[in-house]
Parts: sequence; C-alpha cells; structure tokens
Amino acid sequence: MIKAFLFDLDGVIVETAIFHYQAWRKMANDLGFDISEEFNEGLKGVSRMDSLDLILKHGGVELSEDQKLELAAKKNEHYLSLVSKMTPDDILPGVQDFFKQIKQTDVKIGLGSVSKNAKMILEGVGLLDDFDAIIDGTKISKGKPDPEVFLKGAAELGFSQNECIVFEDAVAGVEAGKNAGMKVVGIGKAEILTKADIVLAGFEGLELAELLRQI
Ligand code: B16
Ligand code: MG
Repeated sequence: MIKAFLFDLDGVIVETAIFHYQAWRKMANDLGFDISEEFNEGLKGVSRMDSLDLILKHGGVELSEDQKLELAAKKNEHYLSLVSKMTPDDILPGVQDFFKQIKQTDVKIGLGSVSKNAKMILEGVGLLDDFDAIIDGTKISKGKPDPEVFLKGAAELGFSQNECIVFEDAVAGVEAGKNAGMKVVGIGKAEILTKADIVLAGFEGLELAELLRQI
C-alpha cells in the first residue's frame, strides 16, 4: 500500500540544472578551465561541496578548505541570482496536474532534495504549501546515493520504506531511493536510469491510478 511520494527537486519538479551549470561554469572559467554540459550531468543530485571537489579535480586545481568555502559561497550567490527569477511557469510540465491527482487521495507528498536552496525555490514557484514534509540539504549529512534523505522523508511522514515511492532524475538519486529500499520512478531516459523500477520521460499526461497499477 503506497502512502507517500517522495520527490527530488532539481530535474523532477523544476529544471535548475542549467542554472547550476551556468554558475559552476563561470567559476571554472574564472579559474582558467571549462566544464562541458556532459560533465555537468554527473553533478546532478551531488551536494554542493562534493560538486566543487569534482569540478576542481577535473580542472586539476588544488585549493585550501577556506578557499573552497569561499568559492562555493560565491557560486551559490550567482546561482541564487538566477533561480530567484523563477515563477510557477518554471514548474515542469504535468507536475501540477499530477499533484492535483495526488491531493484527491490520502497519499502524502514529501521532498527529498540535497539542495540547501530547496525551500526558497519551492516558495518561488508557489509549491511550498503542497508538501507534507520537506527534507533538504539543511537536514541531511550524507548526499545521494546515500539513502538518508529519503529515509528521513519516510520517517517524518511516519511511513515505512515500502510505503513510499521516489521520483528521481539523477543516477545518484535513483541509487539513493533503491538503497532506501523504495520503489523508484526514474524521470528521464531508461538507458541512463537503469536501476529505476520504471522510467518516464516526464509527468505530462501521467495518470496516478495507472502508475500505481504498473509499479
Ligand atoms: P545547492 P536535487 C541537487 O538537488 C542538484 O541536483 C545538484 O546539482 C546540486 O549540487 C545539489 O542539489 C546541491 O544544491 O547548492 O542548492 O545546495 O537534485 O537533490 O534536488
Ligand atoms: Mg535531481
């Protein structure tokens, strides 16, 4: 019996990967190297400081902890200036209709994001009040693929792992959901999200009853 859906934020509810990419790329360029869009794929679902470490390694740059914190803060400032312009129009297609269908049932809605900016983004696009529980980067100590974010979501809602379904667009996020012992709906491409129980291109036209029959 499914009691809750746990949604990732970036790439599932809204598309912020492009803004993370722009902000990280500017930082890399300032340091004298570049990162490709393909490289950015590998940063999806990865925490801010882990992303920074991967980028610096990619550019062959070694910095002190203080310098890294400074760069991460500067990147976040740039990122916030980009996402602060987001409106309800930036919600990915079909998400609002799917939420409407969920609200007609007893199934709860939780957020499982490693982003420390999750609440501010949800507020900006007008979805904050739709969530019964919000687990974000401020509440966890381990990033995906560790299951912590989804286990905390289930616990906050008072349900067990097998009563929750995770919606994820990132390889690390799908793994986190599976590591939590949950069913995972991948949002994206089946050839990339190979560990998901089912993969959808997006939420457009998605029937809740049909999904629950399939999974
Ligand atoms: P912030 P998710 C993740 O969010 C992003 O996919 C990832 O690219 C980002 O580095 C991470 O949040 C941390 O974000 O810098 O805003 O704390 O996909 O788990 O919703
Ligand atoms: Mg994501």
